[in-house]
Amino acid sequence: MRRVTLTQFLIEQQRAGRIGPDLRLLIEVVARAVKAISVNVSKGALAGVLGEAGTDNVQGEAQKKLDVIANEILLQANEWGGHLAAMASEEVEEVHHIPFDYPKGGFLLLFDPLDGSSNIDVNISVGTIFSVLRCPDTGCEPDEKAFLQPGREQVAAGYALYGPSTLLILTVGNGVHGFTLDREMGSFVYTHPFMTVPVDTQEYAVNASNARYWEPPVQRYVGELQEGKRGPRGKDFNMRWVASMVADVHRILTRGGIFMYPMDEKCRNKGGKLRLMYEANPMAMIVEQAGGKATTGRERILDVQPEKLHQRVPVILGSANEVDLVTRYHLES
Ligand code: P6P
Repeated sequence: MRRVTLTQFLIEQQRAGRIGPDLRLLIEVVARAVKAISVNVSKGALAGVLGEAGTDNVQGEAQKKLDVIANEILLQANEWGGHLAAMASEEVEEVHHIPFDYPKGGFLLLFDPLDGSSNIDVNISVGTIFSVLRCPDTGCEPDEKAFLQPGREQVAAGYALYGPSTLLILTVGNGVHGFTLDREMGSFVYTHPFMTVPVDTQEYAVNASNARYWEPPVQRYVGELQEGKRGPRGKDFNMRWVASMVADVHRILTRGGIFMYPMDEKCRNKGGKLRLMYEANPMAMIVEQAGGKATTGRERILDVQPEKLHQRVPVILGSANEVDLVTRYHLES
């Protein structure tokens, strides 16, 4: 079968009027940056890129060397193209402005450069998550407020998964499409057209060590899954927890499931564990575009009105019927 590359896919999306030349350029630049991150991640111990960077990020978390490397790769790749008005990264407190000697464009790019990086040193899959918004006012230098748009305003979202193969999963609002990196050719090949999340599942993903901190609706829901055949669900369930959101979400996109990082007493004062703007929102757009659902338990994630760039939210996403059940339990409680 003739191979279609990401470039050809994007040109066809542009020809169909679904994206413009600047968004095509943006996605191609991000894909090129993802290839460079993949090269660094796959070197592991051979390139001295494992371990701590000796610095903390805006979340107060110890940065891995690869967190810093991936962040630098994405910032530098996207500064000069003229497609962006500004950028925001999980690794950087402030908005990253385009250097004055480069032209600015109409898009805002947000990213978590290396999600799940605590898995790096134990060689478990990690990923990059990105989100694209339109800049509301291209006349002036965008500030944090320009980024604070609900997730439903995203024009594109995607993630890279650095696993046995490197995948790029992308939506521009017309379904979810996956590409596999051909390392010999150095190009992404279109391998997963129109990915969909099955509405039912028998697999759930949650860090069950937090069970005692969850709110009652989540305790009720997970308790019923664990009762299996003998309980009200009348069937047995399986559990997976990679502790790398990109890997868990990709499995759900591939074979169904529900992913939960719900509100718990430990993270209540922070608003949740996962970040809204560059984790929950892009993943919610992808999952909804694939026929799944994504909620905080009380609100559709894509409708959350952001108040802070690095704010956190509870995340429950995946197979629509399961997410609906968790939502119902929240409403009943
Ligand atoms: P825990 C990785 O640090 C991350 O942000 C997500 O990728 C992942 O789902 C979650 O945190 C894992 O959290 O508490 O299980 O280590």
